[in-house]
Amino acid sequence: MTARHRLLVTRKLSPEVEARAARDYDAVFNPGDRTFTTEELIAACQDMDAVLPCHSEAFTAQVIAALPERLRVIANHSVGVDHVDLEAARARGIIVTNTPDVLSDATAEIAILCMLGAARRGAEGHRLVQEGKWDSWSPSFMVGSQVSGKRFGILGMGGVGQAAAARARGFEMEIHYHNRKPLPEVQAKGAIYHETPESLIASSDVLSLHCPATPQTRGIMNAERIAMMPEGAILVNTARGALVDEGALIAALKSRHLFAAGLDVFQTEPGGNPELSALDNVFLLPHIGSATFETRIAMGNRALDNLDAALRGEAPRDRVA
Ligand code: 8YV
Repeated sequence: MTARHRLLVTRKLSPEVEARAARDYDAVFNPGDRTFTTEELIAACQDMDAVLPCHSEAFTAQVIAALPERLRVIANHSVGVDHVDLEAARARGIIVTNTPDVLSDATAEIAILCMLGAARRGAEGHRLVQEGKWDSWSPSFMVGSQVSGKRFGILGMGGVGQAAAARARGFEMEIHYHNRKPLPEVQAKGAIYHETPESLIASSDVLSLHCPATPQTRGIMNAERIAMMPEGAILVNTARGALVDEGALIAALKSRHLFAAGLDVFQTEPGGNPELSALDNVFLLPHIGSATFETRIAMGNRALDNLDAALRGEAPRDRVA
């Protein structure tokens, strides 16, 4: 870089990534890793040429309107961009990028963990042993649902969906999916395409959500569609909490229409949903789908690659607005 552009890095990132940002930019970091309020975010952006945020910073139309003229790039450290008002960014000529692909394997691992944790009552069993309450055993004790050979349904067959499919094939599961369009066979690898979400939902013993949160997909798993899931099915969500009507999910888990749910994402984050936490037939994680050492470095580098290109006046690889 010839000119040292001013860069705000909103959250604490991998040391390797922060070192690269400090080398190439006049970068401002957040060593205490505090979550910014809206006002703090706007204030922190005022003398910046670019910002490298996470999904924890909402760039609403109001925030984007308050950004300084000089700020030209929002280089997200996330694949999801539902925290950014893309229309508002476009209208102001701000380039927005994301980090696809590099987190697919890590997130797929968490989807499988959520599936198995839900199917085999992982949280319940862990609590019992850890709290010193495991005082009996019998063949009818903690019996769960076996996933081997069952149908694994994927709503949204992008990078993460395909990586989850690859892992579910290891359990000899039959892969089903819904996407706007069927994938070429080289990517579908024999997975069965459903033209509608409803057809997929009714055909999945385990339904795993891998689509972004958009106006079209928000609340897609409502009471009506949850009722379409086969009796005893399992819902896995490692995508976005906004996809699921949590009240309807809680009702289906309480009535045992669903055997269990494995969730890494919630409508309210951080925190989750206390009513979900009170249930036994859930396996819950605090939005850690991409939280591995390897993937955090790869995400940070991908965000910086995009930023470098955008500030050089080149087309960034992952431009979303
Ligand atoms: C990340 C995510 O942890 O990439 C995404 O969209 O939801 C997560 O995997 C987070 O966004 C990091 O900024």
